[in-house]
Amino acid sequence: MIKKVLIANRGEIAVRIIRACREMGIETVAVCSEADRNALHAMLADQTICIGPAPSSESYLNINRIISATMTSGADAIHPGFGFLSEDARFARICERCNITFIGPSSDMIAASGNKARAKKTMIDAGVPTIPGSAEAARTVEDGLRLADIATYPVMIKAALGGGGKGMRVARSKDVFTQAFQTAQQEAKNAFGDGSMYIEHYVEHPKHIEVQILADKYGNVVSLGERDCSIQRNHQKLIEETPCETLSEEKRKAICEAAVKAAKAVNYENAGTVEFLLEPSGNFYFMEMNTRIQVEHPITEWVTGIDLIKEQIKIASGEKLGFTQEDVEIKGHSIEVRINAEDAEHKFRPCPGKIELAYLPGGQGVRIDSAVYSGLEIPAYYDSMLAKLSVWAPTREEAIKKAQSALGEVIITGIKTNIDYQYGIITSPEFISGKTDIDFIDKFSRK
Ligand code: MV4
Repeated sequence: MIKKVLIANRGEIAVRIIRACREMGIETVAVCSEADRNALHAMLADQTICIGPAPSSESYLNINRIISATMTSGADAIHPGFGFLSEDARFARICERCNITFIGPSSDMIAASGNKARAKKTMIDAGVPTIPGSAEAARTVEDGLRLADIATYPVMIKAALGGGGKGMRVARSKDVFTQAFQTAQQEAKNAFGDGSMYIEHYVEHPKHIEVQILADKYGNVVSLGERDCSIQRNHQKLIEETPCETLSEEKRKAICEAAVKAAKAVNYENAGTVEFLLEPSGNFYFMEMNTRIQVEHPITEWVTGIDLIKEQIKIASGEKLGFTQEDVEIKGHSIEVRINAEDAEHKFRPCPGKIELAYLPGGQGVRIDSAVYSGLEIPAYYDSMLAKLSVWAPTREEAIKKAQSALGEVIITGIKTNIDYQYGIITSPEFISGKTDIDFIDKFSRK
């Protein structure tokens, strides 16, 4: 059993993990950078080790320093949170070699999921629906042109090691393919040191639907329902909700079963998320698998009553899942709104600085995941997310009202935030209709 966890992260997710450990009677070790000496996670943990200067490369991304802090503190496990080293196969491998329990899947699993072309091939073989177009690697424009004809135009050119939109281009026809391929491949080489590409048919106006799964070491896999994450800007999610308003019960069952099939096909272990594109026609396709706990996990916790961080720790400790698929019941509706330190009027540029006053709401069915407080200086070095406001209500209509009411109460002064912008979205007829797709934000912002 895990006795002491080092949290290799900062901000609200570090605080979230500290809370779960404390409730389980597990000791916690925080790490912080010099810019985070006054950070909430550094104050709340049982023990805190400053691991280096403000830049992430010298602190939260510095594997040697994190491993040293783990050894020094006597922690027997590391929770990586999300971002930073959470999907770094090399980091997970070093943990394995050092006999430190990495709270997540194995390093081999992380590496296999990180190669999207390889993951797609595995899913094709397993009979999970994938986006039309093969997973075969295209290393040259000639390869690409041949595969694009098979996928049929318009096509999407993707980097095998991509994700988050990097090394990705749409080509609407053959005459723009060469240019798009070369740009995407160059971007991929720069970002991932690898120019291996694959070509798919471009899916128009889909929703981004992802399914949360939990898998233990004994082959038990359960799905915890879907999340509709279609409201995104530059591959940054803004609002997530569950259940998805436009999925029929039949489709929901099918997509959740496909996610479980995907997880079983790779002998997945720990918490994971299977991403799909959902077409207006109702067809859905596997896109990729995320091997970390995700930012938006609270909405799944709201509708299932399951604490995902505690489940991650129990699974990593070798416990069997304490429930079956039949025990999982999706109740009511949940919505999460991300509150970021950014200037919505100037291309959403990050706005770090000192928070004068932070008032965050509560009340029945309202949850705040945050690490901000009045007087805190937000460093310029890290992600601009300040807080996650999530709500639960029996119906979608009530959940929307609750989200509007709670968001309307938030006070953050001293820095610019996206609160007014988010309020605009959750009061818009398009959001209220539930029919938003991945192109919604572009249309919304151009108004
Ligand atoms: C696609 C697609 C349309 N067709 N693939 C975005 C990031 C990476 N995970 C894959 N992505 C997409 N792949 C095909 N064949 C559209 C996207 C996409 C997207 C997906 C989900 C949420 C927001 C998005 C925004 C732009 C593009």
